[in-house]
Amino acid sequence: MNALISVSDKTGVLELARGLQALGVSLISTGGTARLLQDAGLPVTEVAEVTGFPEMLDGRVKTLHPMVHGGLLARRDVPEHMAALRAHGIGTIDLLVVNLYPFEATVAKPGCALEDAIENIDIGGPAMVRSAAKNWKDVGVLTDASQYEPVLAELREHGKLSDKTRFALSVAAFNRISNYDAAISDYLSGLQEDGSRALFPAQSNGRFVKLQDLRYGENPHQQAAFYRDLYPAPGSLVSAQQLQGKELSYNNIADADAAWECVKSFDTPACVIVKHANPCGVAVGEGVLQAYEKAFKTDPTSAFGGIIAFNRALDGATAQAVSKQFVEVLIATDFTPEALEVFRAKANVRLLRIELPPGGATDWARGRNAVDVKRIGSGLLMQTADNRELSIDELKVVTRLQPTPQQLQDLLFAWKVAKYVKSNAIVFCKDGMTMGVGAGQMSRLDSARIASIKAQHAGLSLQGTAVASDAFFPFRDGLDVVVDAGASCVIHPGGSMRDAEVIAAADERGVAMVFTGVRHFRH
Ligand code: 93A
Repeated sequence: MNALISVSDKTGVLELARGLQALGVSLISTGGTARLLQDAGLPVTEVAEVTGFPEMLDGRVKTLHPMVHGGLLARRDVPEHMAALRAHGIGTIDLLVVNLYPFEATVAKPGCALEDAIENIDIGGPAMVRSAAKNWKDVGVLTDASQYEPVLAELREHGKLSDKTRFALSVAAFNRISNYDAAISDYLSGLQEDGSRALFPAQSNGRFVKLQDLRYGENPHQQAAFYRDLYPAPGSLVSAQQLQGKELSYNNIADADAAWECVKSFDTPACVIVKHANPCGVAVGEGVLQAYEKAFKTDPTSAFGGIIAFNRALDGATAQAVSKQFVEVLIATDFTPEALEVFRAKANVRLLRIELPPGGATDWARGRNAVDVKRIGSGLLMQTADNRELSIDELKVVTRLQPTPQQLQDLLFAWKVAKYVKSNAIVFCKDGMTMGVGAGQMSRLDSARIASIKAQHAGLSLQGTAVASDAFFPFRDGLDVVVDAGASCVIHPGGSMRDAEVIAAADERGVAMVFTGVRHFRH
């Protein structure tokens, strides 16, 4: 058996080569790889010896030769193929180990020059990988170091690789080549004249990896699966570890994402309860228990069967409190042994552990994946993620009345929550907790009314609350509804043609109002 090894990233390749040699496999290798193996005392034939050609053009042409591709592509079950190999003195290559020039890592470096990127486009490597992967019935192809150990183990046990293994390796190889080419295409089609890269390239090559099939989609008659980005941002839902519970459903995942994105935007201990993609309770507290109790109080009816997320570890006492309600999914950065014990008896509850992204709450969205995608009929809408953080000095008090420091805190909390509520969003808050959430209405007025009705149903008084509106009040009527309900201060973007009318109304009603100059539509 002959193996050709040609790797840029040499991690683990010595161990693999030693293992292959011990099994009697002959090793062929390209320049740098060959030297590494020779230095370790392994017998290696240089590929230049096989092709009868020196590696040339700064290594651009090393393996692009019939002596290599013939050995990879010949069908062992076709006599004419084997006769052709014999006629030309070509030996078969039965195992190919390749990883490619590091194109992705090169262009990820800030200020990468075009020439650098181009030099890191591997040509010979992908060509060999494709040849071997096409001929998977006879050739095994390894394109990732994680495959070395299991392949060695199978060779040790059976002396050859099974059809199943070779096919799986071939699929993985074509996936790798496709991702590699997509990275090149993304990079080049996003290149601008000044050398910088456009956020939205002329062609976009979405690359996603399936995490799991789902039992069904949003509804039982829809089929569904769950994919993650090829390179997910740290601290995203896709990196969650499920510790127990039933399989996640499509709606569970969508709601869990909404809850997690919201809760991780807080620096202090926070709890977010989500139902049908909207927060129905958000609170910060001294600790997670207090945050949960406050969040739950907002709307106990809706919280039933909700998705609950914490930006801290869940302890035993909080787990006790949460376990009294019906919960579908519980997300936390960790679970203490006591918390796990509480849920052991409730085997259906899905527990997800997710680490907060490094850099903390405010830094999370500046990562690679800061592009939002919305699917429409045969197309995509792309935008940068809505990760606009408001600083206190951006606020403009427009009324005669100034908000008190406490009111200002409540206003900022309400504003933060409103960003995660579907438009039109009206959010009443007090003392670091939501008191009434109106979501997803076509009229802002109705969202305001609904928020107030929900507070009433929950037995909460909206007297003295702070209220946030995700977009400006086009008329004074919306403001009147929230003030009638009890609000004493209001935060919204401002910028309506009738700002003057709305400001006059706020002055007339004796409430403080601040403009943010920023809008947070969410659809
Ligand atoms: O420059 S290439 O596109 N031309 C080739 O013929 C070729 N053959 C293998 N790059 C080529 N390779 C790549 O060289 C492999 O994909 C691997 O990444 C690298 C290994 O080179 P070395 O063994 O010299 O370190």
